[in-house]
Formats: sequence, C-alpha cells, structure tokens
Amino acid sequence: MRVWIVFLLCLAGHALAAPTEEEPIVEEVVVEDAVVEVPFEEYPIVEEEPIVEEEPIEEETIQEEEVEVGANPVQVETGEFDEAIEVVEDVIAENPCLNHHCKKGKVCEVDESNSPMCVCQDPSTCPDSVGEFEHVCGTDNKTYDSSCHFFATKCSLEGTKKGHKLHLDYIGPCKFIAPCVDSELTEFPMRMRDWLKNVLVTLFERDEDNNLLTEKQKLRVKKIYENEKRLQAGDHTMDLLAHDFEKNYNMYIFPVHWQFGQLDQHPIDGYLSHTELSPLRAPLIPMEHCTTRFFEQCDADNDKYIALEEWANCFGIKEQDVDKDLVI
Ligand SMILES: [Ca+2]
Ligand SMILES: [Ca+2]
Repeated sequence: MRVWIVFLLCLAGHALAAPTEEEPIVEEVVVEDAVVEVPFEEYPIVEEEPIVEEEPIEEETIQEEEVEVGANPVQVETGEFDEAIEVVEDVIAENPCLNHHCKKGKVCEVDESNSPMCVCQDPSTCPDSVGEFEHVCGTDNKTYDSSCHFFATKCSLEGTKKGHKLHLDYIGPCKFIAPCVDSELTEFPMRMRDWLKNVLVTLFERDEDNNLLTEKQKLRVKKIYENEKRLQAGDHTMDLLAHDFEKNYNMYIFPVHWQFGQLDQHPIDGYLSHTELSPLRAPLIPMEHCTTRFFEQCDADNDKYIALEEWANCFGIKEQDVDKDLVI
C-alpha cells in the first residue's frame, strides 16, 4: 500500500508541476522512504531529457526584451533605468551563455566568435552526490553517482548506438529486481488504474484554491467523485478491483486518459517516448518490479513508443472508448 501512496505523491506532484512550469526539470532525486515526507508540491520530477530548447538566443529575442523594458511607463517616466538597461546589455554581450540553455548533460561554452554553444559536460564537474539516494541506475545496469553524471556520460556517447540505447532506468543504485511473473503482471494495471482514479479524486478534493485540473477535467472527476457506487481508496483484493472495474468501468476511462495526457508533453503527439514515460517509470521501478515488463508489453507494436490506443488497451479500456479529446 505504501508503494502506491508514494506513487500517488509522485504523480500528483507531476500533475502540479507539468502544466504550469516552463522548465519543470528537477535534477534532484529522492530516496523512496523520504518521498512520503516530501510535501506534495515539492516532489521532484525526473525528466530524462530537457524541455528547454538548445537554440541560441536570437537577436530578435533580446530586442523584444528591450522594447518591453522601454515600454514600461514607470521606467519611461523616471528615465533612470537607461543605465540599468545598458548594464544588462553589457552582461549579455560579455557572457553569451547567460541566457543560453543547454539540455541535461551539456554545458554552455563560447566559441571563437563569442557565440554560445552547448558541449558535453565533463562528468567530473558534476556536484558530488550526497548520498545513495542521488544515485541513478542506467539501462546499461550501471549505477551513476547522480543524474548529472548519467546525462554527462550519455552525452559523451552521443551519435553512437550505445548512447542511443542508454536511458535513465530508475532512481537509486542498480539493484536486483525480481522477475515479474505473469500473475503479477496481470495485477499491475488493476492496481494502477484504481490508483489513477484515486489520484484524480484527491486532486479534485484539493482543487478549491489551486488549478490542478481544468474546468472540463473537474466536471469529469466530479461525476466520479459524487458517484455513490465508487470504490473508496484502500488496500483492496484483486478480486474486488476486478469486480469494481467490471461494475464501474466508466469511472476508469477518464483517469487512464488523463494520465496519458500528463505524460505526453514533449511533444504532445499521442505517443509516449521513453523520456516522456520516465517521470512515471523511474521512481516506480525500484518499488514495483513489474513496471518495466508492463510498459514493455504495453508497446504492443514494439516501435518504442506507447500510443494512446496501446496505453488504453493496457489498462483494459475498450477500443471504442479511446478518445483523444479526453487527453487534453
Ligand atoms: Ca509525446
Ligand atoms: Ca507502440
């Protein structure tokens, strides 16, 4: 049960961060036991790849900013900010890397013509990890001191087959993960879809002041929330979960779609890449040993992406109930 509470915090944290933040990249990782203690909104989200673009700052962008500053009536009136604006310009001119974002594993350097460019970070320049909980396990089954070390290493392998195949597998040092047997694999989606429904109900209950859900989403969850037949959150047997899914099937359709939408962000294209799945997978694998096998078999056509149809099917949602509009 604890596992699912942790999992709930994780995803709920993601739900909070994903739609609002421009750069929801958090480098830190959290030891599983500590996760429960972490406040809801502070739960870190592990992104395998950056969201920020690597493109250099266009002159145009800088000019736009200047216009904005100049257009501020307060500044125009006082006229005292001209000097300050020049200072800002100087800083940008002196250090083109200041506003140049590089993806994880890369750092900004200036070339001969003073243009910023992203180069692979030397892993030895990564901050020392403070504890085992910062370690991550790669799909090469190697433990890396931190996600910084992992991404720096991955960058150094860019362009190679090895680098292409290397992903952050899970949070924490590599460990023995017991094989997932068929019966356990069947239970996994049953527990997960029940949990997804409970996450949404919890978000709905907490949503009075915040805007964790859109108005449309709230209406959908409200129907579930107010349904008296709803199975309350708890540590249920598989028989009960299976029975409830059969009886209250409609309550599960939206939560399954909603989770897909939370993950399908970079880009929003109806497919989940390994990277997009990472915020869900990485914290879960050390606690739920069927995670890897579940998501592998979810990709039914084996193209390395989980399409919405594949995702819905994994959770027992019927083909005719898959609806792209529910994802948004
Ligand atoms: Ca996508
Ligand atoms: Ca697929």
